[in-house]
Amino acid sequence: MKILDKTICVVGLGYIGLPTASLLGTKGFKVYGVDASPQVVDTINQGRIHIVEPDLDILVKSAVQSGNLSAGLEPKQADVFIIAVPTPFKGNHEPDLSYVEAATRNIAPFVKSGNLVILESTSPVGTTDGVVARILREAGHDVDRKVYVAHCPERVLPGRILVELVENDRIVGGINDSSTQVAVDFYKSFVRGEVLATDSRTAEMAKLTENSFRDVNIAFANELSLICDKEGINVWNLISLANLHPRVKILQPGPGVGGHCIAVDPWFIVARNPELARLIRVAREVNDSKPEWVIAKVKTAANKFKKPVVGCLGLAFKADVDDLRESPALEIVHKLKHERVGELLVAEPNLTKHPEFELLPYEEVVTRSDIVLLLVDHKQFRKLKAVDLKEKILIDTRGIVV
Ligand code: SAJ
Repeated sequence: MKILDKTICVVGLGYIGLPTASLLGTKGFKVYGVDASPQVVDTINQGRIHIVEPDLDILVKSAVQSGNLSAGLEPKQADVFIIAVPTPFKGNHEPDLSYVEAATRNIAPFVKSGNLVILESTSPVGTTDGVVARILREAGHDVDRKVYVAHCPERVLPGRILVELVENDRIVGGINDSSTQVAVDFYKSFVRGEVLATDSRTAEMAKLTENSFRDVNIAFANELSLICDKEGINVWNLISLANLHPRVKILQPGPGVGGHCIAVDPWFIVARNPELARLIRVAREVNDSKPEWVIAKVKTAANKFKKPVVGCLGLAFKADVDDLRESPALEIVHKLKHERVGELLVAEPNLTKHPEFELLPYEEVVTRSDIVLLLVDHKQFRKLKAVDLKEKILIDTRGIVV
């Protein structure tokens, strides 16, 4: 069978599953997507999308119109199964693998000899073998010889998903050598970057390592921002000067670290290695404490006014996306409301509505506010100039207003 004749079942049509499914559809594979939400399934079958990501609408429309992509609520038989479901953590920062378990149980009756099952969801070390392969084994599949099981962590950056899905190098690790080889051949059929073979545990750890590296680096920047604030030094100037050193590359401070990846994945290392993962844990704590520091700044500023009006610019977890998962901006605005720190005006140009806040055009928010709280470096907010805000108190958590 030629590789493009293969049929693919993608379980989970979110930020990773949908771009992957539609990309494979436009490459010529027959793709069937599965999602638990009937609205998501309907939307995709109409060739439309339920998330904001540049160019994804065009890709999904073209894949659906060509007949290569369709969606449903239950899996179907296929040659390749890709699991792309969320792996959040529970209240105690322990990983919640219930979606991976449920997805594997769902596909188990449809898996046949010769099939490849890939876990793309970011997972703690041991999940591919200890959860996915185990459940398939328990369902009667011969995963040691006849069904191939591998981990290939997604590594795409929200906002650049479609480019990075094709261009990024991929790490592929099977539960045995034959699984690795079959999975490597599959990814080589549509990835332009290198496809690097390893074992499933190393592949799992590689993904967690990449995001922990970034988290630790951002925590360093956030810690510097607290120190510089006390010392009366502009942290963004400081970092750009320090970064001129050829071996220094500090990331940017902000209101905290959000998203479903960097704020989550390091805990998967900490949960399995509580004694050893000291730096990784402290970095998480530093980044998680930043929203409270921002709130304290707003309260101090608000005390200067009888009836303070606080203009909050941005709710998303980072620039130019609509994604609110683990968003420090949302957490800050939510707490300001809860603690009644003045009248709040909120702008989020990437959303049309929000269940908790009335969204206003950002120009109106700026004009009507005493305190301008810039939380996300969206492209619209980059036009703001300090000279235009001189009547107001500006709290710029991203360092973009000059
Ligand atoms: N942030 C800062 N300062 C920075 C960079 C980021 O405060 O200098 C904040 C952002 O505002 C945001 C959070 O960190 O709140 C995370 O944003 P991000 O752009 O660093 O990362 P994500 O979560 O969008 O995507 C990351 C990427 N991982 C790495 O860059 C190592 C992406 O490649 C992964 O595929 C993705 O996690 C994932 O799915 O795991």
